[in-house]
Amino acid sequence: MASDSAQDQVVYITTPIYYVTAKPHIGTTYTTTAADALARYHRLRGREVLFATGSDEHAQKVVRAAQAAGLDPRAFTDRVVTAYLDAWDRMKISYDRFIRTSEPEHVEVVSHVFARLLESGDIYKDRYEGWYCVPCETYFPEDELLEGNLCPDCHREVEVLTEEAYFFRASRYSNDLLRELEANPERIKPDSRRNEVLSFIRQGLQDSCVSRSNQGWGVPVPGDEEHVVYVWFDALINYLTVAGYTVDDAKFARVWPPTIQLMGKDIMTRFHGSMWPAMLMALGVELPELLFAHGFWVAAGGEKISKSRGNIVDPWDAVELLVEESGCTTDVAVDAVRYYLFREVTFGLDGTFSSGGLLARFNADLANDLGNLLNRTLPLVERFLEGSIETPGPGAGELSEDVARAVARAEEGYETLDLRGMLEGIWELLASANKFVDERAPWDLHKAGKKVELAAVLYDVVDTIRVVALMIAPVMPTVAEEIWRQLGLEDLALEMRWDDCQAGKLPAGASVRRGRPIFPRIDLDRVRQRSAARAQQEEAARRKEEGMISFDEFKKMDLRIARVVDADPVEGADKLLKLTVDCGEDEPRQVVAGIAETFSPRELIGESVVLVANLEPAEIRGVQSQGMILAAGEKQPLALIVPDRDVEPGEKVR
Ligand code: ME8
Repeated sequence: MASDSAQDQVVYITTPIYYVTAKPHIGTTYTTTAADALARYHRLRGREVLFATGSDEHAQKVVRAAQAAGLDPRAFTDRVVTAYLDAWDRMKISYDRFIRTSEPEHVEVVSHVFARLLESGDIYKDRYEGWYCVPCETYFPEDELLEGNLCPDCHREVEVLTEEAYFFRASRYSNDLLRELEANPERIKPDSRRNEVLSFIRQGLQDSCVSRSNQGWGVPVPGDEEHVVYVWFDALINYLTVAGYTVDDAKFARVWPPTIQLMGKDIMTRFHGSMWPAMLMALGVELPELLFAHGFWVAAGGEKISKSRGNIVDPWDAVELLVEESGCTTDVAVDAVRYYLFREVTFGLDGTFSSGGLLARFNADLANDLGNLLNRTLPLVERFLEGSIETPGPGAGELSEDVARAVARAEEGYETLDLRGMLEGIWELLASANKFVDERAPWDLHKAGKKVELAAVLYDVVDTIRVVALMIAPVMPTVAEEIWRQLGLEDLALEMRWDDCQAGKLPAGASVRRGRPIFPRIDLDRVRQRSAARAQQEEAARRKEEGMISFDEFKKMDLRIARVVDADPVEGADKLLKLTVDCGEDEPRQVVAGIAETFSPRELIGESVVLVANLEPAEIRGVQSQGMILAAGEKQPLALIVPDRDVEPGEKVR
C-alpha cells in the first residue's frame, strides 16, 4: 500500500479490462464497483489515485460477436464500449482512465514490449499444436480437459489448433517467480488463491503461445504481420500502457507498480498470478503490490453467472427493482446495490445473488438502521435545538469510543479489502447510536428542561451520523452526499475528508435540512404476494406450454352418457358412421364418428357411449354433427369408452 509518507506515489488501482461482447453483468460490475470504492476511499484520504478500467477488444469472440451483429469489429467494439461507459456512469464508477486495447497508444506499447522480448530471447518462434477453447480464448493441456474434450472453464467442446506461433519463455522465470511470491505473502490475496498460484507455479511454468494467425484483428507481431499478438498477452500489457510505460517515463516512475489489481478468481492463477508477473520479470519491471481475486456470484441453484454461459444477471435489473419496490431514487438504488454486493458476501468468497436478499437488506440495514437514525434525529434537532447544532457543553462524546472502533475497523477493511468487515463495523456503530437515542431519550431530557444534556446527546448522534456518512461514502457516494446535505454540512461548504473520521469534529453552526426519507421502506409482504402471483402465472403458462389444462378449462367440457339409437354408414366415406344418439334431451342428436373401420352400425345400436355434448356443431362430408363420441386409440379407434354399468342417457361424466 502506498504509505502517506510516499507523497509522490500514486495509488494505482486496476480492474481487468473486459471483453466487449455484451454489456456489463454482475461479475464485471462487482470488480469495477469494488475498485471504485477503493479508489474513492484513497481519494478521501487525500491520496492521488489512478483508477483504470477498460475494454479488451482483440479477442476472437469479439470478432464473432461483431459478425453476428453484422458489423465490422471496430464499429462493433465502439458500440459496446459506449454501453460500458454508459453503465459505468450509471453505477457511479469514478475511473480516471478507460483504456481500449484498440487505442494507438496501447498498440504501440504492445508492439514495443513484444519486440523487446523477441530481442531478449524471451519470445521465440515455434510450432504449436494444442487444445483450444474458442469462447475462452485459451489453450488447455490435455489433462485439464473434462471428459469428452470439454473446456474445464466453460464446459464447451475444445478444438485442436496447429499453427506456427510465437512463444513466451515463461519457463525461464518459474523459479524466480516462485521465490518472489513465497517471500512476499502479501502479493497475492486471498490466501486460498495464493496457494493455487503457488502450486501452479511449483509444477513449473510452461512456455506459452503468445500469437495467433492474423485474421485482420489484433496487434500485428512486429516484423511478422502474418501473426497478431495473443489477446491475453495484449490485454495484460494494458496495465503498463495506463502507467505510461515507454511513453512517459516520469509518469511511469510515479505510478508503477500497481497498488491493487482486482479480478475475479477465474483469471488469477493462469493469467494474473503467473503469466503477468513472468512478463514483468522478463521486462525487468517491478511486480504489482497486490493481486486480489474476488469470488463468483452464482445464480440460485449454484450455477456460475457468466457471459459465455448466457445466464447474465443485469445489475441494472436490481437497481430498477429497488426503485419500483421502494420508490427511492435511481441514484440511491445504485448505492443500495453497491452496498448489497459488499455487505452480503465476504470479499474474496463466492455468493448467491438474490433479489429477495437485496430487498430484505434494503429494509433492514438501509431503511431501518441508517435511514431511521437520520429520520428520527433531524426532527429532534429541529424541535429542540431550532434546527441548529452548536458546540456542545460538557457531557458530549459519549459515543466517541464506538466511533473510534468503527473507524479503525473501516480503515483496516478498506486497506485490506475486507469490505464486508468494514461495513459490519459501521453498522455496529449505527446500532449503538440508535440504542443511545432510545436510552438517552432526548424527548424526556427536553421535558425535564435538561438543555445542556440534550444538546450534548443530539450533538453526539449527529456527529456520529457525520462520521458514518464519511465512512460509507466510497461505497454509497450519493447517499453520503445526501446525508451531508441534510446535516447542513454542504451549506457550510465542509469538504469530505477521511481525516475527519473522529468524534467531535462536527462544526458548530450546521443547520439541518430534513429531506424526504432516502430509503423509503419496502412493503415486503406486498412484494411476496406479487411474486407468488407471478410465480403462479408463470407456472400456469408453463403448463399451458406443456399442453396441460386447468381444472376450470376441463370443467368447460360437457361430457354425457348417450345411447345410440340408430347408426348408418356415411355415403362415400369409409371411415365415418352417422349416429343418432339419445343424450337425455327432448330430441336425439346426430353425430358423425370416425369409427366405421372398427365397428359395424349394428353392434352399436343400443350401446351407451360418452358424448362431448358442447362441441361446436360441424358439417362433415355434408352431414351435420352435433358432438363427438369418445373412443380409445390414437390413429384408429380401438375401443369405445362405455360406462361399466347401466346409466341413464344424459348423465354427466366428470
Ligand atoms: O476475463 N461473479 O474479461 P471478461 C463474479 N478480458 N465475477 C465474475 C463473474 C461472476 N459471476 N463472472 C465473471 C476477461 N466475473 C479478460 C480480462 S485483463 C488483462 C483481461 C469476473 O469480460 C471475471 O472473473 O470475461 C473477470 O474478472 C471479469 O468478471 C470478466 O471479465
